[in-house]
Amino acid sequence: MDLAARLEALALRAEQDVRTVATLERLEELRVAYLGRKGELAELLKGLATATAEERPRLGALANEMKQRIEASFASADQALRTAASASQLAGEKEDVTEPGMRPPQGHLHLVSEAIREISAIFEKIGFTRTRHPEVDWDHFAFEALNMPKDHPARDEWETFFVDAPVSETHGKMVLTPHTSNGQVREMLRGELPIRMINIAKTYRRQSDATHVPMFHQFEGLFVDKQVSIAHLRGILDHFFQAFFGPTRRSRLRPFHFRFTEPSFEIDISCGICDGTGLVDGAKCRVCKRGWLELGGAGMVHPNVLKAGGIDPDVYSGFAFGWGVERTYMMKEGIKVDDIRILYKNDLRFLQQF
Ligand code: FA5
Repeated sequence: MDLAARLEALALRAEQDVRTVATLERLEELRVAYLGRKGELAELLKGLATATAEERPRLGALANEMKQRIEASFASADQALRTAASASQLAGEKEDVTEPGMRPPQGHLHLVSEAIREISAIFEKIGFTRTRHPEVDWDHFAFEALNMPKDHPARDEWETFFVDAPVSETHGKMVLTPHTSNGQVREMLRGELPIRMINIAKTYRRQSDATHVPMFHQFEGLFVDKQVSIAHLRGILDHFFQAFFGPTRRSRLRPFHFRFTEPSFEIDISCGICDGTGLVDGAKCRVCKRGWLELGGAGMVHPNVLKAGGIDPDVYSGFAFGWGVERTYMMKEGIKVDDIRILYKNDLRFLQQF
């Protein structure tokens, strides 16, 4: 057979072989066998060297034509195999809309936010209105108007952060509020009586241990009307204790001294960690140490505070209380949190338990 006939036979055979190929890998093997540097076509083309000068241009053109035919058949087989592969992959991935769906994990509000909602709802039910007073405020509202003159030693207990801001001639320095009691006089100055306020806000003190964090929340109740007495205070506190802690826990009022209430009390709850015994597994309870945990202070609003709020103490009286939200939450039935700082560690293993 001469070179021209052998070239045509090679192209024909290549086209037939390519038609039977089922995988891309096999196609590549064939491509190397026909068109590779040491393939059949390269082998035939060596014959060109021995062709006569007249024959060489015709054979060269024919060799090119055959090479293009073989390449074209490989290209179209490659395209067909790729299309078939992706079609079968898509068929395998077809979505079954009747399959049960996967539920994305569902989060919940932070425990402190949940406690704030619950506390607000309990007081709103008995006619208190939730207010928001500033969390960064003048010394005047945080201390002075609360019957705590400048340099009074009682201020030390609040371990206050002062803000580096211009000092006001009338209201003094700016502070990160160490308690929500700054809302008392601010609420009175709104001039609407009677007052039934529940002010819940962030508060700050330079403290950190198992029962103290530097940023915490307080809820401040203020009730001002004619003929308000300690009996009303006790009634409101009992209502809150029943609603928030349930019927089994005990509370007590302990005489205390605050400059802005007279008389004043601290309110304790029997500890939920040691069930009021002061002992856990024979050792002192790390949260309360004595069976009772202080939740906050309360008392009858001092006449000087009513005056600072523009209210006549001979006509009106009132009571106020201020409690820590985190401490109150820690004492809830079934919540066995024995270190307040864990509430702010953002550890999902802890938070997901609730
Ligand atoms: C006060 O802050 C008074 N303003 C409360 C008050 C209001 C008394 C109205 C009378 C009338 P005290 O410093 O005791 O009081 O703080 C109240 C409560 O805030 C504490 O019992 C505790 O529950 C919470 N608390 C105080 N400091 C921290 C802290 N660093 N971390 C977490 N909770 C705290």
